[in-house]
Amino acid sequence: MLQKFERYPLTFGPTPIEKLGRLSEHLGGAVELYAKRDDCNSGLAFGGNKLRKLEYIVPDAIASNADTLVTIGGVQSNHTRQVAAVAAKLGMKCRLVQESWVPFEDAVYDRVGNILMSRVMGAEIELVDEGFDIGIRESWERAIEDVKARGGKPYPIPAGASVHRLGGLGYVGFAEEVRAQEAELGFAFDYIVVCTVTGSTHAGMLVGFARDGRADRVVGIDASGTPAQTRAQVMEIARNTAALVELGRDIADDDLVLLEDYAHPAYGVPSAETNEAIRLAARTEGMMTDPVYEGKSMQGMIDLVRKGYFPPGSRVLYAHLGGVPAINGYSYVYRNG
Ligand code: 1AC
Repeated sequence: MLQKFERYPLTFGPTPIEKLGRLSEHLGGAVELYAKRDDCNSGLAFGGNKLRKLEYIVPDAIASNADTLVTIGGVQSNHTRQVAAVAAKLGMKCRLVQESWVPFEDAVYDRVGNILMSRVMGAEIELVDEGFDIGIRESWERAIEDVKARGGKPYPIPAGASVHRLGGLGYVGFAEEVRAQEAELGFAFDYIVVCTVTGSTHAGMLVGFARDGRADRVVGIDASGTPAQTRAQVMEIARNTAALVELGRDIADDDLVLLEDYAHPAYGVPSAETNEAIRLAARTEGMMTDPVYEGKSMQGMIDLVRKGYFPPGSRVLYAHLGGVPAINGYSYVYRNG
């Protein structure tokens, strides 16, 4: 589906699929859980899902003769950290707008984890006191204009690389990669669980898995806390991406499964259940997840197994998208483990 698109390699190649045997057993053993480790996909500043998307965006950035990648996220954004790493790797400058998306106080929140790495990689960072919103932000548009005013040539990348024209392609590729791995494993996954916020990871999967009739087997766990906006954004990206790859069928509203029960109390703020899920995955599998994204999708997957959402015998693939560096911003929450 992606042959006609140029790809600039930023990742190691196909990511491993790992059986989560102890976690499956702990949850009763009726459902087999696996993880696809996109958190281990690259040597670029701890990797993560955005690099899959950026592989299809970088050729356009290079062709535009830009000298500065300009993007936006929250203070502990994984996306901005991955864009900073890509800019360093390409020898470009990087301008990051980091908004106060998370209503959470920790003495070191803006000094550790993702933002620390972005600073070390030489990004110019502007902290902006605006709340959470996955849409196009004025602060980002101002940063783009500012780069121009200083004589630079910006290449704009929206939050999560999501509403970028090419932002859905990376996770179409994920579905193709899973299909090839399934052929080797000798079975196909019944469900794929993914964390959904800005939308292009889920949207790309919808398109990629629509190819073999599994779009509605992608179970999105909303971590935005603004699910109506996330739902609309996923659908828009999925439809645009389906047209771009010439899927040959529309993505229907009921292809999109987005579960809203796990984002509470707010975007970026872990609930007691999120923390229980983070600890359980860590203590059964040595697999770390974070309080903003993957901890919430882990919480959702665990709850769905407990509730019997997946029929016995199901094989469930948890898409681990990365994001663990953010846990450093929550040092007080986890001070005792
Ligand atoms: C919200 C885009 C997002 C990040 O890491 O900044 N996933």
